[in-house]
Amino acid sequence: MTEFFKDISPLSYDPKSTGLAFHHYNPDEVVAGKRMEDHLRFAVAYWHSFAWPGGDPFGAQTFERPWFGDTMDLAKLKADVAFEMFDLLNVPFFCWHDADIRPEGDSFAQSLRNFEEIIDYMIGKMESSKTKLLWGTANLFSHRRFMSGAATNPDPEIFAWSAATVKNCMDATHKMGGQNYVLWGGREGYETLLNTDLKRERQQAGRFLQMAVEYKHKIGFKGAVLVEPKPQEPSKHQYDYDVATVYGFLKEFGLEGEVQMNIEQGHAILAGHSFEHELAMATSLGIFGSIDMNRNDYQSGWDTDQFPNNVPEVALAYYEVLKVGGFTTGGTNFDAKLRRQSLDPVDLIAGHAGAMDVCARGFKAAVAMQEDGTLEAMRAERYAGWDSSGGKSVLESDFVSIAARVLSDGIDPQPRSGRQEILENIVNRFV
Ligand code: XLS
Ligand code: NI
Ligand code: NI
Repeated sequence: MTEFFKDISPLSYDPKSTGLAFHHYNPDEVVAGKRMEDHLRFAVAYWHSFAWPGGDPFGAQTFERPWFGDTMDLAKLKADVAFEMFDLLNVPFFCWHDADIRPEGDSFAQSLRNFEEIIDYMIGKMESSKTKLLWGTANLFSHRRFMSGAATNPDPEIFAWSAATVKNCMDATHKMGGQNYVLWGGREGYETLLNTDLKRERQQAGRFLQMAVEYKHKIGFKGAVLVEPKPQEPSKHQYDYDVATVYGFLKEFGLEGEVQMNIEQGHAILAGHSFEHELAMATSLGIFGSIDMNRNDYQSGWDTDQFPNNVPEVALAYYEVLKVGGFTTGGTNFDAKLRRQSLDPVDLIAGHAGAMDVCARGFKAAVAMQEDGTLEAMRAERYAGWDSSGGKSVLESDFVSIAARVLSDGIDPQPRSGRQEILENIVNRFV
């Protein structure tokens, strides 16, 4: 045991507790035919909890962690503390970038040796832990070599470096029994069109993603390949803007059916959407995969990656997920970090515990809305005309015969209420 969480005991479900406990999340509670743990599939994000130093655009590190530094011993200490936190929280999954878990070496080969050693160290820890890997991913955005992008870089050597890195991260994810592999194109976009060949860059990104999919099949990785849309930050414009944009991209490069979406609350907001919009778009296109759960500050307009705290928002999000039967390989990854004044180990535990409770409340509300059925019944009733034989024949017809029929039948359609307030009142009964 390390000293880091020395005063903190494992959390349990104890609704009456006034201390650190779960007040709504009971992993063993059966809801809609499954244990809550198996529905929600919570994951801890290694980068925010263990690698982020607490900086912001105006100030540097605020956190002091005993594992900060660039040696393998410190990387192992970080892993020890991480697995202690997974146990305290009883989370079934975690996620990493290569750069979160291993020190950067002074060559590609040295970085790879460091990475492989840490992966084996973690696999050793996983033998005595319940926590599995939800997904792995490559950090192709922090180091200065990626300042002009990874796959979309004007320099083919950076494409090659990035491809080799993703190959190694996919190998490690596969070896760890990971359930998905994620690609987030942090710098796959541009700062100014004046120096950017947009057509070429999109083609490079498309070929890169094809290679990742080809490699997945080559090594027999059975998990899903997920793309995480985000409109901007750090780039001014990112090519994976939102779910609908990525779908067009997948179609263009023949990857629909191969790649699914990892949808993040804060990114949806940055794109000018709601979280439930992005989820509904993905489920309707058949490309929903997983969730990065967090929230943005609605005033600052930045991707602030805060822990979720809005039950109605979370309920509407899970309601969309439940409509397609819930997660398969995906889960709820807390891509969320502490505020930089939240210095203490207890803050890390409380941030996650609170978020798990918020998600549990939202999820249970979503299940209750689904089981009640009124919302779906009202939606179905709104479209009932399209299910009638007359409605179906409209779509099988053409302008000429429709125009003739509109005249001959003398049709006179009457507007009907959309019932938005009544629907919102129904939601309010459950949240
Ligand atoms: C950043 C992204 C990142 C991805 C993984 O905004 O959300 O954390 O989830 O690279
Ligand atoms: Ni993000
Ligand atoms: Ni994310």
